[in-house]
Amino acid sequence: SSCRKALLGIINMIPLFVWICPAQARLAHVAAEAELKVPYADELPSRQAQLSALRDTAEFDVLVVGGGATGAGCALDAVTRNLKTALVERSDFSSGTSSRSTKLLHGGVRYLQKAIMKLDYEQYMMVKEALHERANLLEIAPHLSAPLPIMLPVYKWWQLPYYWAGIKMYDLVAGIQCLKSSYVLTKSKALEYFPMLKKDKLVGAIVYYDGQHNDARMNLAIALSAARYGAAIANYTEVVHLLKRKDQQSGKEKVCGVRCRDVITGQEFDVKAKCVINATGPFTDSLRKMDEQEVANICQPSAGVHIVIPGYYSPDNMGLLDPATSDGRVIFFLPWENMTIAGTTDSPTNVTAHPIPGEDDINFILTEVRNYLSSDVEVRRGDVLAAWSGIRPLVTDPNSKDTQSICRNHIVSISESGLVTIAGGKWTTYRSMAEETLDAAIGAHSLTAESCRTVGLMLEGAKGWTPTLYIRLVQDYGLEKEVAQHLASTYGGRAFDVAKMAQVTGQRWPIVGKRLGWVPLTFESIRY
Ligand SMILES: Cc1cc2nc3c(=O)[nH]c(=O)nc-3n(C[C@H](O)[C@H](O)[C@H](O)COP(=O)(O)OP(=O)(O)OC[C@H]3O[C@@H](n4cnc5c(N)ncnc54)[C@H](O)[C@@H]3O)c2cc1C
Ligand SMILES: *[C@@H]1O[C@H](CO)[C@@H](O)[C@H](O)[C@H]1NC(C)=O
Ligand SMILES: *[C@@H]1O[C@H](CO)[C@@H](O)[C@H](O)[C@H]1NC(C)=O
Ligand SMILES: *[C@@H]1O[C@H](CO)[C@@H](O)[C@H](O)[C@H]1NC(C)=O
Ligand SMILES: CC(=O)N[C@H]1CO[C@H](CO)[C@@H](O)[C@@H]1O
Repeated sequence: SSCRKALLGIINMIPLFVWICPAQARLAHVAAEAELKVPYADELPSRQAQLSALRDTAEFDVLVVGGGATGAGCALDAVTRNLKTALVERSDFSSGTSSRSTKLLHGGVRYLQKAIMKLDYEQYMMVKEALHERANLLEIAPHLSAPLPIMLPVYKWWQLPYYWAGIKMYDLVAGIQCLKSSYVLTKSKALEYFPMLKKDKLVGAIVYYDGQHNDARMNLAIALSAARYGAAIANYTEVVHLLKRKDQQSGKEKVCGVRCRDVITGQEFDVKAKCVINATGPFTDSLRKMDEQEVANICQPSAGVHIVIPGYYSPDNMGLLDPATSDGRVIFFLPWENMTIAGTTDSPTNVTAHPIPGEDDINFILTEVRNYLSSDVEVRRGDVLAAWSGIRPLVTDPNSKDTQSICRNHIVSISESGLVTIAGGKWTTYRSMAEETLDAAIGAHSLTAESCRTVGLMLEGAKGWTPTLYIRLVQDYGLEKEVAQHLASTYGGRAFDVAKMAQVTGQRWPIVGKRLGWVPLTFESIRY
């Protein structure tokens, strides 16, 4: 044990020689909003008003198909560059892959490991870019995202310095955008944080920081921000085909808009646009095939399943990372709304609009959960409270055979007919992908636009939010603490509007109504 102490001592001393990260780095671009020439609307238009705008506008500069993270990001990027922008989504915003992610804002420790081992500069730059975007997202939507410590249990002696060096490298690459410095835990400390961890052979643990966000709300916040700056956005509006016309000079067919179908009424209408961006995620190839009949698939879909189990299967406010599953991949266990999310799997799939998690995938994750828990804890199939499956829009690398080794990078391509396609990438980098896509689109279609303004641009709900906002909700509206915290973290500065809306009905607040003291209060009685 003295040997163990000595080694831990040495390991813990090394941070003195490397970068010292400031606790919470802030980006220096407060001026982003001041620079904007696009007015911000206080009222959000209704869906009906948005549909009218889509129909009545003679020609948009940019029309984005797909309201996931990538599409919403493109719309916000375009509209804040002063382009006349439209966005259509055939289901609800974030109904696709963007609400089925692991909910991490990460640079990818795993990719960094690959970058170092293979001396791959491109992978390294990808991690660096993602870490920059992670910091940006934590800044522009502080109500929807937060740094999350993640514990990496270590079961073999030699792994400790190895993982530690890797994680420190991760901190170093983040530079001043490192969230909080990583550190080593002794076995007893690790068990104090998480008593259910398997004790035998546990050597210690390493804790590092990444970001966690509410992916579905984040997606909506991006789309609503675009609407505030004047983009015409509509959900339940499907693109059924592309409109084309012959170009006078070249004689070639050019995409000049789309035929939309209002999924709710079934009505069809045309929307004209100088440039159409296909951000349909895993559906990219079907949209591209609508454009040119014979194209090779660039998207290789892979399904990822997550399960929700009770909160006691993960440490409080700390994630857990199993770096070596039985099939050599990483598995996360993350705290989420008082529960634990465990995932994910990775297997080739056929693209469907509503992927269903398979029983074998659920059992695979349960087996991994059992592997790291102490043997006196029994995890049962009945513990699984929910499960979902998301399809990764991975870009195919023709040289690669299994989907795990495909680098999560993205590609922007422009077809002969002018259709711009953005495919691949990850949630964390939606903003930089959007910037790159719009740069390409503006170039190809000779649009007059300003430069990208989305770095540091606060998203819907970020204004007026403070970490203690929920206390005012408790004080002003008599909400229970949990309800107030939920409203504050979901709606940010707009939580007051939500609370006010409930007030008007004079009915019992559905969740708060549970009980306040002994008297179930109506909203009016809380007020007076
Ligand atoms: C299991 C899993 C875990 C992940 N975890 C993470 C993570 O922790 N961190 C991270 O950074 N990234 C993660 N990712 C990656 C990330 O989730 C995706 O890269 C990202 O969400 C893709 O967004 P998208 O907008 O391209 O696709 P989508 O979200 O799928 O959006 C495409 C949209 O287009 C719409 N659409 C399709 N056809 C039409 C049409 N004809 N007309 C109108 N609309 C149409 C669809 O309805 C859909 O809403 C994960 C992915 C998976 C699968
Ligand atoms: C999405 O559609 C629903 C149903 O029509 C509508 O109530 C909602 O306002 C729409 N969302 C946005 C952001 O427009
Ligand atoms: C979270 O779960 C614990 C028990 O697991 C419970 O006591 C607590 O009330 C829950 N909190 C919320 C906000 O649901
Ligand atoms: C995809 O569909 C094809 C044809 O229906 C089928 O042969 C194949 O097994 C499916 N692939 C997967 C991964 O489900
Ligand atoms: C306009 C267009 O091509 N829409 C297609 C987008 O992809 C989906 C998914 O395959 C198709 O159903 C749409 O027809």
